[in-house]
Amino acid sequence: MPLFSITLVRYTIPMFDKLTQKVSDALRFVAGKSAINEKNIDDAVDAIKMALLEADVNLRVVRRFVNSTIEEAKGEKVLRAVDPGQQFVKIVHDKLVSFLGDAKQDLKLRGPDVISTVLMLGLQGSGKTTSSAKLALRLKKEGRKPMLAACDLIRPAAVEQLSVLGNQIGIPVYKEEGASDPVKVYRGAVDWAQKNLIDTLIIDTTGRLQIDEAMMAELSRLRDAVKPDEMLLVADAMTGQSAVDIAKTFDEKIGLTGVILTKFDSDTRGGAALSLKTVTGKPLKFVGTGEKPEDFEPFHPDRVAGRILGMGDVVSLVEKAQEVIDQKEALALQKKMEKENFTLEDWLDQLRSVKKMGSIQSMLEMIPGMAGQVSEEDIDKADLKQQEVILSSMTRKERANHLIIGPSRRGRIARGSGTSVAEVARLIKKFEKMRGMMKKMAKFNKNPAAAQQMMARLQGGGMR
Ligand SMILES: Nc1nc2c(ncn2[C@@H]2O[C@H](COP(=O)(O)OP(=O)(O)OP(=O)(O)O)[C@@H](O)[C@H]2O)c(=O)[nH]1
Ligand SMILES: [Mg+2]
Repeated sequence: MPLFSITLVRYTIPMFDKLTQKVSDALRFVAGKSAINEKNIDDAVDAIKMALLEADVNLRVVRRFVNSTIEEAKGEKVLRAVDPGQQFVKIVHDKLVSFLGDAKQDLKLRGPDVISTVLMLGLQGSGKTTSSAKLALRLKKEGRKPMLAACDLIRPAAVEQLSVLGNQIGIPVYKEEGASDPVKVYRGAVDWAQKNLIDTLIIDTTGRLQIDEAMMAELSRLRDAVKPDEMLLVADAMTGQSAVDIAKTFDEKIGLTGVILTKFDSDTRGGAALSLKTVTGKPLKFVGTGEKPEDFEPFHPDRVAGRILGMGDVVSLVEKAQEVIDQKEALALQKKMEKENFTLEDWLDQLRSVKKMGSIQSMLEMIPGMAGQVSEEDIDKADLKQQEVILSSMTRKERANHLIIGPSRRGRIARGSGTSVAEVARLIKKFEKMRGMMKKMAKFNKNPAAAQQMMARLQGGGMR
């Protein structure tokens, strides 16, 4: 039942941590208070404003965010609410969701009997080729039959790069040796696709360092030939506002149906994601979360808002686990977590499968209240090894019920594992804390309203 290890390895986005920290601080002005006044609201909104500006959110977007939040928060509803702090947090949450783009936006592709086309656009190095492969892999997993077309004929190694990626993920790549006209390559790709029952054609294009006329002319010509179902701009999240400006220009010159933000894994600020929809009107559809073909996620505004508020992204966490482990196991584990039936035995199972682990920290970041609380040093691998040794020195019975581990058993376990009684006690304490956290997580996942309550408690200092 390696829920944790798998999640750890596969879901590693320590995104937005700075922003999350700042916003959490801002909410302390109001959250958990039984009564708030206009001054509290002003203070909180001011602090949020600073947080957004530091996150490199577009100034106009910040203003709009601030004004609409103040307007709503100062309404009767909040000041007179039974729990005004929670009410305020909810307003901020809903605003974030709306600025991030409301609901998740799926690709608008056509049925399997016609070939859908996706044109990938963007500046040099933004991640077009990588994202083309990632998208293809994703669509394949969803049951479609995608194919990649190598229409970047300018950069010398571009075709080869796409071929290698395609090979790696088992997706056909259409290329023409020595070709110089992307429209011609596209037509060849469609031919091949028709013969091979391909239903989605993903077209990788040339990027330039800057937006220039020649680039736009080539892309316009390709667009007119392809008439794509999706025109996706691939932009680097780390470039913040300039990603938003690029999206605006591409939309005006070529037309976009959506945006993929890459390098989300390294974006601690979040300015691009928060400004994009408001400035360009185009939805953020996917995010790139690493260099590997699987590091690609649909963009869920509500979940990201939750993470910015430090509530953790439990839904993604559980979903991600479900993707890779048996549904039944996932459900059983969820039940265990809810009922606090998670035992030391389960923990040992987890630890044993954590051998290939990536970053535990990033998984913990997804747990409500843990954002910014744990650093990588807190959980080094030597420590995990020690935990495994201590757990292995317990009897099965002890692992099934840690409450029976009294002083003499602790002594025996310490001797058996070559540790000390204090270290055994520390492990049990840690386990209890972890179990409590899991219970909250499980509840949170089932009942979004619980998230609000949890927020209030967290802000009140309950878990910090
Ligand atoms: N960390 C991280 N790296 C990424 C991500 N997406 C792409 N990269 C890396 O960014 C670099 C550029 O990616 P490419 O896909 O080659 O970019 P491109 O837009 O096709 O570049 P050109 O073809 O030169 O215009 C590569 O080293 C990728 O591994 C991501 O989401 N996260
Ligand atoms: Mg490329």
